[in-house]
Amino acid sequence: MPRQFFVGGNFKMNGNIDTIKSIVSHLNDAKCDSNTEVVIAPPALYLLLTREHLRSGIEVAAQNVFDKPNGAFTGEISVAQLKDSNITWTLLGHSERRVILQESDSFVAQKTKAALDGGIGVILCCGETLEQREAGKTIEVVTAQLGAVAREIKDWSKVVIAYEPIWAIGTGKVASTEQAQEVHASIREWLGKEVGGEAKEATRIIYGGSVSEKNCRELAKEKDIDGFLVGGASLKPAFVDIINARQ
Ligand code: G2H
Repeated sequence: MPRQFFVGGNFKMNGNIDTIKSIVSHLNDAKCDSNTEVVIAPPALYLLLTREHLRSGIEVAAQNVFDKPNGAFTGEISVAQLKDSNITWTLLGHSERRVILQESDSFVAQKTKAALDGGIGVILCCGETLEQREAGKTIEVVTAQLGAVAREIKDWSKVVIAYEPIWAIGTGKVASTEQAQEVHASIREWLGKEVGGEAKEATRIIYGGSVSEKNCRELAKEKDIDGFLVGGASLKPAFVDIINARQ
């Protein structure tokens, strides 16, 4: 079965009530490829507002979730709270959290397990720094990040892997189609070896890092690129062009 194209919009810490309402209204009116699964991730404060105004058929994701069910964890949000609010996905392991907030591979893995156990889909981010790429360690780094998750979960059917080379994030420096396809193919091989044939064939592996309406079509032609995680461009009307990259 062909993998359904998947496009996520990661608003990061951007937007306010007015701008988020306007992005949502633009998406509600847009002609989006019905073969593409679309999920947007506003800041936590605006999750409910987004869900309330967004049309059905487009899902909403948190940018993070905690691994404990409830209790004295100031500032955190639980999986059950997301479910209660009709938020069906979460991003996890974004490099901005791994680097700035020092989230370890094992912490990301525990949170992935908690989200999946609670019935939330996970957009699981991985990727290398420029230094690691130049040292020839890209695959080693990415498979270590994914390997920590594989030790916690068996079922990858509700995981979308987002490969996001850190050197390409928000820099305007997109990975070449060949660079992205090469890593995606290696991740798929790794899935086959470490998880199984079904996960290898069915898991969506999407690319993130300065994706725009200008570069998305070329990237979308690659056989192992199953969609995009879009940051800056998801705040702009051009996000719809990225959703429709395969049309
Ligand atoms: C990578 C991406 C979205 P941008 O972080 O996750 O952001 O498209 O702005 O590089």
